[in-house]
Amino acid sequence: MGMGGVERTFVFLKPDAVRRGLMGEIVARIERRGLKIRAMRLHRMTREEAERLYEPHVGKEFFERLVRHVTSGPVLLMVVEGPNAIRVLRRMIGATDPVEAEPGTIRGDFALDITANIIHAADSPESAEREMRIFFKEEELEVLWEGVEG
Ligand code: FUP
Repeated sequence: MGMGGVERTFVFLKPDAVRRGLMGEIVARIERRGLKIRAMRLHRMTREEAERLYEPHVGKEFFERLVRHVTSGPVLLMVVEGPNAIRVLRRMIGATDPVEAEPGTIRGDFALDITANIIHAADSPESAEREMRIFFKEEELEVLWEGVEG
């Protein structure tokens, strides 16, 4: 947990966000905050990928609903980088429960449903690495920024 240490986190916009045309607005918030979009790609998640991503939630009552939602349409996958990126993104997305999500957070401004809740962001360095590896190759993250300053 670095004091200003540069971290990478895994984020994706769920099918409800893409369907509602909110990609630009949400990507803009992340960029405006000063975080770097290290990689980004539209993707249709397979059931296998969704089950792997949400493996920690296997057996919970909402698991099947969650997998069905994230595979229901395209998602926007991102790797986001910056100082304390993991904690910063978690605060920007807001609480899982839509009633608790504060106005000003992404969920607090755009979501009322606990499953169709716009956005996912990894909750720890370990989950960030595990989750981004399901969708991005390390070479892919490196090659895009080769020779770029700052
Ligand atoms: P979060 O990290 O805020 O996305 O929340 P969790 O890791 O606890 O849950 C992952 C996803 O499962 C949520 F984004 C939405 C879904 N979920 C439900 O559908 N119902 C619940 O009661 C809890 C989570």
